[in-house]
Amino acid sequence: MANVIVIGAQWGDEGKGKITDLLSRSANVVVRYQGGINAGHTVVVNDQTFKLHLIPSGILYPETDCIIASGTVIDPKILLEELAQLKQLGVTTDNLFIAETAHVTMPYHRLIDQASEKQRAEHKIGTTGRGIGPTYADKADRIGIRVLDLMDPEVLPKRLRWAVEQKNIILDRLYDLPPLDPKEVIEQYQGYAEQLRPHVVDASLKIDEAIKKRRNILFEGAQGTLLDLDHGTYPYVTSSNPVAGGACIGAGVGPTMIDRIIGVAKAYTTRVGEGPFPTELNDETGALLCDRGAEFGTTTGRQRRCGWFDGVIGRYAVRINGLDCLAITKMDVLDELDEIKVCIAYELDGQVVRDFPSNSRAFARALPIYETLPGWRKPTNACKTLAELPTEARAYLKFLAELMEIPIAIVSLGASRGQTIIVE
Ligand code: 2SA
Ligand code: MG
Repeated sequence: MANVIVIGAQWGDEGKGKITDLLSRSANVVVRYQGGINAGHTVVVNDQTFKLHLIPSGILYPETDCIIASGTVIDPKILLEELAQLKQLGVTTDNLFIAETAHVTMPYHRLIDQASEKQRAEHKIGTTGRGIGPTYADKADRIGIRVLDLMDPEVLPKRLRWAVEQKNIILDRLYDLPPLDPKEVIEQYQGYAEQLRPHVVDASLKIDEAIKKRRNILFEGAQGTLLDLDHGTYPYVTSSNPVAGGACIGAGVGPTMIDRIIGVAKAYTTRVGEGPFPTELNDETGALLCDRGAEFGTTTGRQRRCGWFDGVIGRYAVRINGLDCLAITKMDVLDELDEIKVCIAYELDGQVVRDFPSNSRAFARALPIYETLPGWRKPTNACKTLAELPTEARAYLKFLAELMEIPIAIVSLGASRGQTIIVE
C-alpha cells in the first residue's frame, strides 16, 4: 500500500469515505490534510450510524494513528463532540493527533461565513456555513489563531481578545450583528484547549517518523478537485486545496514521499452549492439519480444537483492530481437506465473543447457534447467481479477508462464494504 493519497475527482461527495475506509485497513496512519468540518462521512460502529466531520474513519482501528494535519482548520467544539461520541461507543481515541500549526475556527468565523453569504444574495457561493472560508482568510491574512496559541494560557487570552474586538467591528459595521463577548469566547476556548491538549503534536514530524519506519500512510482528501481554491471552479470553491498537491503542503511532507494517488469519482456527477455544472440534469433522470443515489449532503443535508459523468472534468482531475488510477463509485445507481450519457467534450463559443477551460467564465458557457451508451437494466449490487457485471456495465467502465486514459482500480456498487470490485 505504501503512501497513498485519496482525492475526490469531482465536486466532493464522490464516496471517498468508503474508499478510504477500505484502504484504512492496510494503513498504519491516516492523515486529513485540508478542509475542516465542511467534510463529512458516515461511519457505522456496532450497527450504529454516526457522522464524522474532522476525525478520519481510521479512528475505528485502534492500531491506526489518525492525524489532523496543519492544512486543516479545526473547530474544537465539533471535534470534541466527535471525540465524545466515539468514546461513548467504546472507541479508543488516544490514536488521534492534531497539528499544533493547524488554524482554529472561532465563533466569529461561522457568523461571518453565514452573514456574508446572506449579503452576497444571488452571488452567494452556497457554503456549508461552517466558517471555513473566514478561518482560511485569517490564516492567509496572518491574523489566525493556531492550535499552539490555543494551548498557551498566556497567549490565548490576549490574541483572542484582540481578535474578538476586531471582528466585533466587522460584525457590527458590515453585518449589523451583535458583538461577541471576548471573555465568554476566551473561557469557552480555554476549556476546549484543556480537553484537546493530550492530542496536540508536531504533525509533520510525526508523519516523517512513520515514513522512516516504512509504515503505510493514507492521505485522505476532503471535498474534491473542482472545489480546489486554485484549480477549481473559482469562486464557487472551498478555501483550501483538496487536490493531491495539497496533501504535501497540508501534511508537511515532500512530494517524493508519495507513492500512489487514487482519484474517486462517481459513475455520474453531483454538486452541492452554487456554480456552473455543464452536465446537470434538471429532469426526471436527474431526479432518478438523486433518488437512487440518496444524494443529500452529509454535512448540511442539502440536496445535491445531479448530472451525467463529465469526462472533461475527469481528464482534468487526472492531470491536476497526477492520478495513478480511479475508483468509480455508485455505479449501481445507473442500473435502471435505458441509456447513459457521458460528456466527452464541450462546445464553447462554437468550438469543440476537450480540455477543461481554466477561464471560469468560459466554463460557465460550456455546453456538453455527449456520447450515448446503452444501459444494462440489471441490478449490479451483488456483483463481486468485473466478469459478473453485465456486458454494458463493463463497456461503460472501459469507455470511462479510455476517455480519461487511466486504469479503473476499484468499482463500488453500494454502501457496504462487500459491494466493491477490486480490479486485478
Ligand atoms: P465551504 O463551506 O466554504 O467549504 O463551501 C464552499 C463550497 O464548497 C462546497 N463544499 C462541498 N461540496 C460537497 N461536499 C462537501 N463535503 C462533503 C460532505 C464531504 C466530502 O459530504 O459534506 O465530500 O469530503 C463540501 N464541502 C464544501 C460547498 O457546497 C460550496 O459550494
Ligand atoms: Mg461526503
